[in-house]
Amino acid sequence: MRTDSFLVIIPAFNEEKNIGRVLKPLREENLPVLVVDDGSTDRTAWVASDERVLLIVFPRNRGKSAAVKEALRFNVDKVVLLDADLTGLTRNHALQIKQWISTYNCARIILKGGRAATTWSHMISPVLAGQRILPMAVLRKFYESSSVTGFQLEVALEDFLKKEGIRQEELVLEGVGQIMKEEKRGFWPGLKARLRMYLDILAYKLRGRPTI
Ligand SMILES: Nc1nc2c(ncn2[C@@H]2O[C@H](COP(=O)(O)OP(=O)(O)OP(=O)(O)O)[C@@H](O)[C@H]2O)c(=O)[nH]1
Ligand SMILES: [Mg+2]
Repeated sequence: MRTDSFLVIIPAFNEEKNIGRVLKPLREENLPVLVVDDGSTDRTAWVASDERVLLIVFPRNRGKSAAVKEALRFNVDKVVLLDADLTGLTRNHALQIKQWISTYNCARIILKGGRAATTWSHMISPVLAGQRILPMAVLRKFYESSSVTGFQLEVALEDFLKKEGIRQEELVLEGVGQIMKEEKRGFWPGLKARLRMYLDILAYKLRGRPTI
């Protein structure tokens, strides 16, 4: 089995209620984690710092694509992208992720059986899933060749991988779900944030190469 060095990167915006639950099993299994707190107005950074992770705090919100780009500061073989609002993540999942990193070069990780809404949304649009394993060299080349903003990261990555002919494994994290914007922010603000996410994606699809 290869032993690739890696870093788990978790972009987080106002996740004080969720991020501790995600970090705990990862830290218990000694996975190296970078949290990028993207101008949160709650105690996300405080909760994260309690879990002994690498922490970068943006003073103001710059969007998910800019947050994940911070991973490029680190000299590792692979990166694992995880959302900060996962539910049901256990030490076994952390071990499974570690094993996947040494087995697969590039993978999209689908969540199933944790929460019905997550299972459905990942079945319908797996390309929008926030969980991935990527070689650092690929992530670096992606950011060098594409300028993405906000929530364009996932769709743009999918296009990039296809263009580069990089095969992605599709892995399933059983029993893990995630929290929806409407639950986190309240219905109307959540819906507004969802529309903004879809607008980001639409802008990417229409223009192809939006600028930051
Ligand atoms: N850096 C950064 N991360 C964000 C921002 N908004 C959300 N995130 C993070 O991105 C991940 C997914 O965010 P969500 O808003 O739940 O988006 P989603 O999971 O794709 O969509 P739903 O949960 O279905 O609403 C979480 O880790 C969030 O904390 C942001 O403005 N900047
Ligand atoms: Mg979510």
